[in-house]
Amino acid sequence: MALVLAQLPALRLDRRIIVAALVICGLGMLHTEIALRVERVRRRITDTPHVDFSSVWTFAAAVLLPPALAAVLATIVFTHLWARSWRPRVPVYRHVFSTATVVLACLAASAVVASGDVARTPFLAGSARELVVLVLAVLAYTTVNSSLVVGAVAVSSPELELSSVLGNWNDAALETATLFLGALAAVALSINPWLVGFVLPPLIVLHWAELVRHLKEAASTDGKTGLLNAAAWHNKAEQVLHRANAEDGPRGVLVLDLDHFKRVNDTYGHVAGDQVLQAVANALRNEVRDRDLVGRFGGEEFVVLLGVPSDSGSTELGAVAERMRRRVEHLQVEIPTPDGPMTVSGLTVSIGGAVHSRTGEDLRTLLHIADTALYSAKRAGRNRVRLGLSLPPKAAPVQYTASDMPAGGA
Ligand code: GH3
Ligand code: MG
Ligand code: MG
Repeated sequence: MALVLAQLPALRLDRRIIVAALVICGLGMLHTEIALRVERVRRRITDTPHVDFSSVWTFAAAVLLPPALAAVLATIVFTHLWARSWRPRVPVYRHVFSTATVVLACLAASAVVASGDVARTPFLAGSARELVVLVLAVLAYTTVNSSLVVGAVAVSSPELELSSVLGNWNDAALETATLFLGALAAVALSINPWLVGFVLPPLIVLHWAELVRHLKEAASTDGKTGLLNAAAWHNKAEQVLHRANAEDGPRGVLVLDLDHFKRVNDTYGHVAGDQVLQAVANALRNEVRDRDLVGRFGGEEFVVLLGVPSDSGSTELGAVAERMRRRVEHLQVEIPTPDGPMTVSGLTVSIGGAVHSRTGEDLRTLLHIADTALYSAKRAGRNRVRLGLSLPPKAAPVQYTASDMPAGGA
């Protein structure tokens, strides 16, 4: 930053550069004002640092303006955004860090444009060489910005899973789309400063669309554990089973209920109970593949839908259930308290399962079979797995026989 400031007095600003800087800065702030409510809500429901819509303006500045001026402009646009939308949710130190990463990303993009030997004054002429340089500048900007953000998230939140640290493909695609909109803004500005206003409507729509995506995600997520909530699990499981009937192989359903969970609350308190639920949810999630569905049915009950091989469906389902049972049994949940960390252990879970056979039971029937098997496991002394074996629906739609699988012997 000091280096950038030191260059400022040496800048020879011609009229077009001043106009471009004022237009970019003005539109950047106007965008923040128009999208104020959208951005506030977005920040409230997701704290992802991976997506930043103001990069449209900071990227355009990096391409068109001298690096020091682009850095100052990025700082102004970001500080205005922080003051209006993010404060107090985003503390000052985080704001300073994000601004620094954006300034460095601008300098990287600017260096690419400079080394591409593209004349910035009078701006871009639309040559093929310039288009290649713009693509490389997008890559440089996003590489520097993302690496710094990922590094900071990894250092500041070591407890996060790798996927949360890296961000997902949607985030990466959105960030790249935003930067290409920034490239279009730079081209528009080179032709006629008024044209750049055309970038604003699609940008606002993109901002809205992103909020809708997050709202949909939030509506299907259980707030306490981050798993699918009951309604979302049902919807997705219905779709998966429908596909399984039509083309894919069989599926298995597991219903899990923590044993004597009331005692955990009574002994350690409700807050600790919530953290135990979170730890159990993480453990279950880690025992299955990404495409399997893990949900919280409510209270201390979880449900899983997973693919199983057609020849050994119930063996495989029983093996997964047994792995989950053992995983919960060995869980040590560390809970911070004012008097130092406390560890909750000795948890157990009872699990009931059902395999979706070629006769194509519906979800309700499968859940009924698994649920009855679960209660059979509870009655048999808890901390065990029982599988309900379905019969062809014509003979008896919801009959089952609970297998007498001993705990540990799935
Ligand atoms: P069982 O082995 O028969 O399942 O015994 P249990 O104590 O687990 O079963 P019960 O259904 O009697 O109690 C469930 C308890 O789970 C009651 C409630 O205190 C607790 N619980 C339900 N939802 C939550 C939650 O969101 N957070 C916390 N901390 N506790 C919850
Ligand atoms: Mg229960
Ligand atoms: Mg229970």
